[in-house]
Amino acid sequence: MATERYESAKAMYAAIGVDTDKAIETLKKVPVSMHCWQGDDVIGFDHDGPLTGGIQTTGNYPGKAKTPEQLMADMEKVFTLVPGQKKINVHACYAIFEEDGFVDRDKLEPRHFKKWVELAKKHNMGLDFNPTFFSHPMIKDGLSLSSPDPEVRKFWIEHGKACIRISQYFAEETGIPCVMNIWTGDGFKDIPADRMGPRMRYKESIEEILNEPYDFNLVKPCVESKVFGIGVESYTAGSAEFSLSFAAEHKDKCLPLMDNGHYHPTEVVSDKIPALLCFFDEVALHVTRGVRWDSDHVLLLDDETKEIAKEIVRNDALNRVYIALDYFDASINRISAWTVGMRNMQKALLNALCTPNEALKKLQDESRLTELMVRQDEMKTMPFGDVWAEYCAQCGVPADGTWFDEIVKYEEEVLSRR
Ligand code: RNT
Ligand code: ZN
Repeated sequence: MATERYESAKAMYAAIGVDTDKAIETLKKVPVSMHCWQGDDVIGFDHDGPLTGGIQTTGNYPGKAKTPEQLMADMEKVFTLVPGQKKINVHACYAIFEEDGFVDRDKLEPRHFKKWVELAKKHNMGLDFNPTFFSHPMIKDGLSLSSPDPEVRKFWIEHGKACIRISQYFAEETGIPCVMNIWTGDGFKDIPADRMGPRMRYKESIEEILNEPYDFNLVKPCVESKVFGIGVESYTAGSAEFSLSFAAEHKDKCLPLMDNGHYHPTEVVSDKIPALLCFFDEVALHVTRGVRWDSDHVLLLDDETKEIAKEIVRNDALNRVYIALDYFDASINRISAWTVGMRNMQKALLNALCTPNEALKKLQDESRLTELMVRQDEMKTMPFGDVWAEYCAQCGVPADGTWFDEIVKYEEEVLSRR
């Protein structure tokens, strides 16, 4: 039974041409991929060392997951608090080695991810995947796929190929396409003498990875660009131009992936989405929140998150844009970090779906720009919270203001005992 508040909000939206029931139904089917790495500060299960290779977590909040069981239990807790359709995003370093023991990254097999498939199937979710080109001794002088050492490149190419096979397995098992994202921290701290050589090697290495057979309807390899990383401030091999050109040249076998922490601070991914949609059938996103730099703070319902969602929705691209979250905050309760970000992505999408996009476009096309500004700005005080509350209720998850108590309880009963 819808609340009176929802009925009243629905009427207000109907008056401006928005069908909130339809918005809710649409959103229920949009998958958002939840990154497993928020739960343990991007460590994984295949090494004992720290996170290295151009990314960093900060903070030491107690209770982080240390085993596959703990990580999966934490993720399942989040699933109960987040409305809508989810996917599970796994990194290769989260391989699970059972009795038969450890294998290195170049030798990974689907069986090392069987438990992830079980988790996904249990919740009717798809899986996304990522080769892990960091936190490993075969990263030599900060380089993997672009290394001048053929042995290093070979190791990482084999890793990439293994990950393609695992992605194919994920897609076949779940029946849902698997987005496989290639990101490396390859780069230089200080001014390089050769900027093109590493990029040519990087290009050839990714091409070799993509020579591994896969069904492009099931496996969606992506190349993620980045402007700089920690310790590689002067140069990254996988820059924006490199990655986008690579994806454009290999349109029949991979997609560009944009992470909104990976551009100069006044550039916005919301504006890049419609640019790429003019040229690519599909694109992939890592949605994050950079504070002054690529800091990977928890996603908030801020203006850029809302704009990203609007560009996806109003370009009718919900089926063309793969949405994944990518951030890692180790300074706060990690279950809460996941929940806030996942709920905010959902809120941003619902907000976009509750926008009279066609009417606003018409104002633009008719050059009624004063009215456009007024109407767009007035959207901000529409009773969106009541539609959100209805959506949460229909999805059987707690409303705002009620879920945090569950996290406090989980922290007391589970996390604090780790
Ligand atoms: C790093 C990239 C990359 C990683 C994950 C863990 O800057 O954003 O996507 O965050 O692979
Ligand atoms: Zn990313």
